[in-house]
Amino acid sequence: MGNSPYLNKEDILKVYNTPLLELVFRAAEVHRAHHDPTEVQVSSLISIKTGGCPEDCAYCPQAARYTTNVEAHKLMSVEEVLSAADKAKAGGASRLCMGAAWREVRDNSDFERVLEMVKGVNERGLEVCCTLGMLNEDQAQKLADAGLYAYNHNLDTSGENYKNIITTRTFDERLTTIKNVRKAKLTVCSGGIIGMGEGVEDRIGMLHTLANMIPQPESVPINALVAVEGTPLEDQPPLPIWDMLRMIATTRIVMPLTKVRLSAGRTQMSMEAQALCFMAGANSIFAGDKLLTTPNPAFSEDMEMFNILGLKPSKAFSDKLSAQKETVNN
Ligand code: SAM
Ligand code: DTB
Ligand code: SF4
Repeated sequence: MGNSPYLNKEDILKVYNTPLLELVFRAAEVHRAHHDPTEVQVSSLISIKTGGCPEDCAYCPQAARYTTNVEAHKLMSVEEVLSAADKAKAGGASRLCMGAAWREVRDNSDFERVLEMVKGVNERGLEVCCTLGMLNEDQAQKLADAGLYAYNHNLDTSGENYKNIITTRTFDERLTTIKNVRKAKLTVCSGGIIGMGEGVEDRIGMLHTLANMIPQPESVPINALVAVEGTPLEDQPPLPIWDMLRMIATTRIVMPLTKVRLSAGRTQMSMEAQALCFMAGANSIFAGDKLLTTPNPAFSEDMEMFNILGLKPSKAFSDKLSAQKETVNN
């Protein structure tokens, strides 16, 4: 399905509405045709600049305008980040994602410092990912030159629902940044959040936009909303696990080659529920006690889960190697 030049919303909705166990089975088949089902990419997250963000993303505890218990911190030092990278690598992570609570990157000394961080993490043999807000072409190129591997920039929801969640920037601006990232030949990590009160059509709309990108994103994080006190979405009811499972399976079917990341929300999911998501094609997680500002399962619990399920963390740069292999084979 992912090789078809244009996927329409009706087809994606049909996949999403397939009887659940049939959907999981079909997704598992697609998964096995393109990936080693015993491997899961383990990515570690560091919040290099926390809180105080000028944006109004309704889900986000780091927006300055909401009163949450997130303490704002200025940009971390290069040394602090590199020692966190060493720890993540020793723990088995193959990728490190650095997040900043910025609306956009500015050409200043903070950006120069981030470029140093990227260089240092890359030299340690980890895939480096950043999520720093909007980027222009020149900034994307500077990140690529410093050794960045991937840029995370989520669509978060459908184009139609975007203004109900965020008013301080537009869906089109998100797409422009993703184009700038592609121009710099970086890999793209882009996904979204479910459980924000959106309709099924918004989940499908978001997948429709992602699946019709050429090429499709190399990584698609599916986050369950972490409803944080003080944000406008604090009272959202927890997402039913079956919705997460459907979303993961549909993502796998419409984007067969991508790494589907079972992202935020795992602390609310049992090991059995996560096992179903891995069966349905999830092959990447964020590991470490913390996401950016909210809790995540303990690293040791995740490794125990991997043991029980017969999964192993994948090596760094496996996307690139498998992409190269595919080019050679074709
Ligand atoms: N400021 C940059 C931006 O918005 O692109 C980068 C950091 S931002 C925290 C990265 C992503 O984290 C968001 O796009 C959103 O998908 C996710 N996120 C933030 N708060 C969340 C929450 N409460 N629950 C689930 N995902 C969340
Ligand atoms: C993504 O899609 N999820 C991660 C990562 N990309 C940057 C962030 C999740 C954040 C959850 C809320 C928090 O911990 O602040
Ligand atoms: Fe700022 Fe990013 Fe949070 Fe939006 S999601 S408030 S841009 S840190």
